[in-house]
Amino acid sequence: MLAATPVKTLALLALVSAAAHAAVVTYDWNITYVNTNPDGLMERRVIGINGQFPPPAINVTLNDTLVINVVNQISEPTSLHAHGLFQTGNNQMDGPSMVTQCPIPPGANFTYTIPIEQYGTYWIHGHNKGHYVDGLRGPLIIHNPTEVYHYDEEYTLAFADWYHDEHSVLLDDYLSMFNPTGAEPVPKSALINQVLDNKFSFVPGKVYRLRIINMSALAMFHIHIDGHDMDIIEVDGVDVQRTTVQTFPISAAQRYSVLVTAKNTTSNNFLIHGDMDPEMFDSVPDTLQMNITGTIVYDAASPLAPAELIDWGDFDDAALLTPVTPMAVTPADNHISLTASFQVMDDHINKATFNDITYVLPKVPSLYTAMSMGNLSSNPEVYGTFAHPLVLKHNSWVEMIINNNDAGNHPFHLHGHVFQVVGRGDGIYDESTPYPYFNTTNPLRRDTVLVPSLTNVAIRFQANNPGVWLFHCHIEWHLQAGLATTIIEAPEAMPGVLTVDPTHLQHCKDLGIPFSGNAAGNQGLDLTGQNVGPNLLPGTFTAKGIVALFFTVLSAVLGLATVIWYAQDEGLVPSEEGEDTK
Ligand SMILES: *[C@@H]1O[C@H](CO)[C@@H](O)[C@H](O)[C@H]1NC(C)=O
Ligand SMILES: *[C@@H]1O[C@H](CO)[C@@H](O)[C@H](O)[C@H]1NC(C)=O
Ligand SMILES: *[C@@H]1O[C@H](CO)[C@@H](O)[C@H](O)[C@H]1NC(C)=O
Ligand SMILES: *[C@@H]1O[C@H](CO)[C@@H](O)[C@H](O)[C@H]1NC(C)=O
Ligand SMILES: *[C@@H]1O[C@H](CO)[C@@H](O)[C@H](O)[C@H]1NC(C)=O
Ligand SMILES: *[C@@H]1O[C@H](CO)[C@@H](O)[C@H](O)[C@H]1NC(C)=O
Ligand SMILES: *[C@@H]1O[C@H](CO)[C@@H](O)[C@H](O)[C@H]1NC(C)=O
Ligand SMILES: *[C@@H]1O[C@H](CO)[C@@H](O)[C@H](O)[C@H]1NC(C)=O
Ligand SMILES: *[C@@H]1O[C@H](CO)[C@@H](O)[C@H](O)[C@H]1NC(C)=O
Ligand SMILES: [Cu+2]
Repeated sequence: MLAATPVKTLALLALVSAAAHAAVVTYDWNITYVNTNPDGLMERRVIGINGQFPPPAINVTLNDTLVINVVNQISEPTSLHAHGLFQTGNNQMDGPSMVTQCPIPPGANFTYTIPIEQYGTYWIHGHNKGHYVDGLRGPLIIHNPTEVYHYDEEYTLAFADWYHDEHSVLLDDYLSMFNPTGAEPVPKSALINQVLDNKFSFVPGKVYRLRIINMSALAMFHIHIDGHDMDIIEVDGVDVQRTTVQTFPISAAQRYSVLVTAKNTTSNNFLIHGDMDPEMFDSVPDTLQMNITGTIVYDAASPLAPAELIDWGDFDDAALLTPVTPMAVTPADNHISLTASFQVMDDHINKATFNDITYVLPKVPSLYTAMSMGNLSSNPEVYGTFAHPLVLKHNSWVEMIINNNDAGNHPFHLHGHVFQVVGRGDGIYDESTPYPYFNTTNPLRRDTVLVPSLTNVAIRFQANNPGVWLFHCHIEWHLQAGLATTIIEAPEAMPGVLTVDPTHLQHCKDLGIPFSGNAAGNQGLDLTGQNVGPNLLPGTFTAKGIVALFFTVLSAVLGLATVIWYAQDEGLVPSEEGEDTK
């Protein structure tokens, strides 16, 4: 237990003003296998921390420095990603394997040092292979000494789906020529805080903040508390105007905080429901427990109030929530259009694509390519075709339109940022028409947005965080199927801002991974030997794909690959007038 207790020391950080004292909060985390039976249905090997499962929650305060001393005691390389943290100037601590680091080899150790510049509800999870599906995931709670909303107590409810097989087994079945429809592995159960039985003690009259995290690999849940309203106050670390709901949906990787006022009597206890949405599953086995509950306990001796009928449609429009701290919408000078679809590729396996490219890890982690290629680091070609690089100019405003041309819903996550959700529409956005913006005043900001099937969403963010940031679907199976792009943000600014951790480079050496040069480990534009993915089968180019291919070729000529710097007068960048269209 000692091991799981964070060590807090007071330190005066060089970059913090003389008045602000901040703590260094240290966690010693041996990443270990643990045998456990979290859903009571099957004992299995999971990935835990210090021989314990579930991994302990991380609990820090704004302006602290979080230090995690990781020792990899499992038999595969691994890495950790603190989901939702900006990691300003600290890209080398972001965690995705082969993007910002070589993974930590078995037996090796690495210290993640993360200055905490935000507050709210986050989570930390493995970012090599499907390690988080095997249990390597936990809450990361950041307190603000001056919270916007008053509450007396807080609880964290981390919902997650649970499988009985290890991720590697599931992945082999999923990415197989015998699964041509790309049916995802269906979980066996759902858990709250990675256990089955959860009780949350309520005292009459008190106000509770419930931090709700969806740590799922696949499932979307609908949250409801019998007998109590929920006031949403936070979305993905962004405080929002208090909004009362009965039920709301939460997709993989998203977080919400709600305030719940306790009743004045202790005469009943109540269920908290997390109903899995079966829409995500291709088939629902009879044995799957779709609806998970926790219990609000006022008095252990009191009876449970009867379960209520839940209307999943009560509140399904998080985009209508309003941030407490307004942020204006700035006209975009960069326009990126991505279309997600799934198709059987020329390796006969159903893969996920953005603009007909399925993501494949480069031979050299993309950050090391950016740091070692000199002025070529602004040329997307050096990151490799199948890393799907998008190079952004420092401080430019970027509009990204994400078209979901698939029958499933996808929660898309951008590392290193929150983005504004400025608009949405049906189908694939027709670039010749004005974009249907719905809020250009103070739209919701978040780091993971659900794009429902056959719709599109427009997001905006400023490229003000030099680094290499993955943009990907947070359904773990879809990330593994290639639904990702690499955002290379301000490569020209990186050498002055970022450092490369020598321990990471040692890990690259130990694993035989090259750590300089282009995506193929070569110099210049010679990409001979780069990792390549499967391509579309001949004749299956979608209309969108042809357009995307055309622009890829065009922009390759311009040396800009898939980032398309359209001119406003070509009508492809929404004009000021267009932005006012609601
Ligand atoms: C991590 O593992 C090492 C080696 O087994 C052990 O000495 C150490 O106490 C462990 N640390 C924690 C925090 O459990
Ligand atoms: C955090 O640090 C910032 C920048 O130094 C400072 O303005 C702010 O007051 C600090 N907040 C807290 C809660 O210490
Ligand atoms: C988390 O940290 C806050 C502030 O340091 C503290 O008040 C709280 O008790 C901690 N919670 C847990 C679960 O450790
Ligand atoms: C971390 O790795 C270094 C270098 O291999 C080694 O000297 C050190 O003992 C390791 N620390 C732990 C806690 O395993
Ligand atoms: C978590 O997200 C997934 C995928 O979006 C969803 O299917 C699942 O129901 C969500 N879980 C909860 C508790 O909302
Ligand atoms: C609890 O009682 C107080 C005082 O009678 C009242 O103002 C408040 O609305 C009640 N709260 C609830 C949740 O019923
Ligand atoms: C789960 O809950 C939903 C909504 O309350 C209900 O419609 C559905 O039948 C439940 N599913 C199961 C398997 O109990
Ligand atoms: C890039 O750098 C090389 C070597 O430092 C130099 O010769 C070349 O002129 C530079 N190219 C551009 C376009 O700045
Ligand atoms: C847009 O945002 C503003 C400010 O947050 C809010 O008041 C307004 O209701 C939103 N408009 C729409 C159409 O959602
Ligand atoms: Cu997806």
